[in-house]
Amino acid sequence: MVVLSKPAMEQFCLVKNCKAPTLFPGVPLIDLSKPDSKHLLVKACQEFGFFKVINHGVPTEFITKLESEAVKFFSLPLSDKEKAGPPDPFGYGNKKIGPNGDIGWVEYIILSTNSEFNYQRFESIFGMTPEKFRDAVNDYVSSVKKMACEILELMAEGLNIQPKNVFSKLLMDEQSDSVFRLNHYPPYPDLQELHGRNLIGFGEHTDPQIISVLRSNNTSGLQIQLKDGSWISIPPDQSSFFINVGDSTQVLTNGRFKSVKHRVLANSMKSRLSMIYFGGPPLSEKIAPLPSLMEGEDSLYKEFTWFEYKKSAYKSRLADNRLVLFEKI
Ligand code: GA4
Repeated sequence: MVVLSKPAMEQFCLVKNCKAPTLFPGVPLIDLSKPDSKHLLVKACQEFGFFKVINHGVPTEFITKLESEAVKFFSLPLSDKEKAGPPDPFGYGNKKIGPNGDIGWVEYIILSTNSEFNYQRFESIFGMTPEKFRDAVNDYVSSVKKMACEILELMAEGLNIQPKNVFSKLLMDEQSDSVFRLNHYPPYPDLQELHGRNLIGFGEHTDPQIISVLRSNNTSGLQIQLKDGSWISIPPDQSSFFINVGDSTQVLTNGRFKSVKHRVLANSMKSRLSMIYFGGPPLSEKIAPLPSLMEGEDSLYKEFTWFEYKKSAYKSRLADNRLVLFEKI
């Protein structure tokens, strides 16, 4: 059984239940088996920075294997899980998100996708054999990374820019600074304490990287923010993936594609489990609008490396607009 010690309610963020916006046609759906989906994909990245992917080619076996390893881990006593923490930035975390005082009704594991070091901390928990967990993560991540690269190639094709691997090569690079995250949102049953409001599981934010690939179990909670500021709930779909455009892609496309603000609300009945791959560039990579997209346009952003952006992100609060610091005045 999962026991999360109950903190003082005032520490947590609550939000009013919001009405559905009047003009939302639904989550854009991209069928990766259809080559002409690149136009829909570009439209979705421009309008929402968010879409859902089907016919993705990620084997169900990899998903269920990892999900069952994650359930096993999060079912352990808190004192055992804490042996794999704190997240500095990799490891187990509970309620505290990032280094600057954000909290949410969530526990999680953050791993680097290219480091064996990650798993030393799990040895004491899984005995001397954290290999099953490691193999499940590796199989899942390699398959999801392949899909992320296909999506990034469709993006380049849809934007009519060459070569088609301009975005995907950043993830394919051996030095790619990518991250993998497992989030567990336990149910929050004390609804009467909330007075008709919702408890925040993971506060609103945009992802700093290039692309994020999210898969969750069948529990709702994810919301995205539309341009008019309204929040819409995304119905869960455990057999599909949801894609977020990250801040770095907003810069690479000189603002054509928008990084999407999103958040997760805690559920009163069921646990939500999500797995997210954050595809990032090498630390030394210059993040600037692609020249092939500029044609006389001025860059909206000052030049920076991914290392600089990441350093600045880790000084920010979750809800901050991290790109404003890099916008040209
Ligand atoms: C958001 C995207 C990823 O989950 C993450 C997060 C990171 C963390 O949880 O440690 C950050 C957050 C994320 C953005 C700003 C900083 C860093 C918490 C935070 C306040 C792993 C990431 O790369 O950036």
